[in-house]
Amino acid sequence: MKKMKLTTKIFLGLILGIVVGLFMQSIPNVAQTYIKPFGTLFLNMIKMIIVPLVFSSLIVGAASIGDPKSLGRIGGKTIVYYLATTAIAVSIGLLLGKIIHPGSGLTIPVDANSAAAEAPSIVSTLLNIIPKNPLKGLVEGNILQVITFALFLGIGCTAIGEKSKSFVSFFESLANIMYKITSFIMELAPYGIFALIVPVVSEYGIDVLKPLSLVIFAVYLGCILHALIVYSSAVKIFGKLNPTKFLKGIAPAAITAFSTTSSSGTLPVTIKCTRENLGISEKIASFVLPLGATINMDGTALYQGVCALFIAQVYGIELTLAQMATIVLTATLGSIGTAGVPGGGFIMLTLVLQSVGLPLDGLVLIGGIDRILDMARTSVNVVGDASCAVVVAATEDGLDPVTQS
Ligand code: DAS
Repeated sequence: MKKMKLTTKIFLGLILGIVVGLFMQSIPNVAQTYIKPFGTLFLNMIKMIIVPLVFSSLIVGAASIGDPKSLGRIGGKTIVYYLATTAIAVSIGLLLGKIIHPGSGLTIPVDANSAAAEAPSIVSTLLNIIPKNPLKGLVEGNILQVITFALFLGIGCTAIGEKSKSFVSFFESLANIMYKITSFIMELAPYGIFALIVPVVSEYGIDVLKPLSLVIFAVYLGCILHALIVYSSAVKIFGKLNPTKFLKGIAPAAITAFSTTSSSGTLPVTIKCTRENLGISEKIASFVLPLGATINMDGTALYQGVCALFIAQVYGIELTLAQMATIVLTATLGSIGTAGVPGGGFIMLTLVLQSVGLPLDGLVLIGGIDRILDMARTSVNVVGDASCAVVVAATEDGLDPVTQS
């Protein structure tokens, strides 16, 4: 009930913000001066947690993958499948953002102090990924360098095994603390969204809402296409499983994920569906699914692709190919550190925006509808985990024939 209450409060914050914003259209400067600062405080809290959250959760995510050598075939197949489908998902999001162009019709000038950084070339983006000084990258919040350093540390931990136990448990505690702080901040979301949407509506009027409906349409369409095309093809070609049977078999988990907006919370249902309806062995399910709930977020990556383009369009920023490639990289690697909890992807959207220098004020526009988007993306996250289990199981010890009838 608490989560539903929060969802209701977020919608109330959005609706109230729109109404108050409309009443303040004749005095937009009052909204900017006396209301927007509270929204900025909410955004600053999100910015405050990004680096420690990403750094700690990625170290733990990478360390949970296990030692590359001991991962063996099953681990290798699982990681490759997860990273590949996530990269495809964010690319679908970018493509739909380009085609549907949700940001058209709304132009918000970029604040001088949050001006988008100069777009780097592809070469400098790739060279910049490896930090010469990782601590400098952490202090400056250079997101790609934070991700890279964290992944190296996580994989290093698995390589030295037992000796890294205390190091990993420290970052496990830090990641859990950051998740807790994230839920505190999300409790403030209704108030933050109110204080952020009032100045926007008082300045730009009700027209600001039309693009948001296009964002919802693009994310839901992308999630449906990704599930119907990518997962159905994967389970049919590699899993030798009828896609309809797959989708019917995983439906209870997808519906649970849609209503809870939590992959981790849905995990017991995902395991039950894959074992009883899809014939996945205990061995495969107990490795692939918990790992997927931690590091595989295709729906989230797709949503980040759509939202990054939407925000760029609203601020009149033309993203270069290098920046699109950076978004694919950041969303794919960032999904390893996204928490499988409500709103995890919204916090990590900051990561993607920062990686290409897009103004974080754009989060304002997404915040109010994020719960609606979270339902669809969490469902896809869970269905994606299950599709991986089918592919890995079919290419390892096979699917239990009993359930194939
Ligand atoms: N709600 C997250 C999950 O549980 C996904 C997200 O917020 O993007 O997978």
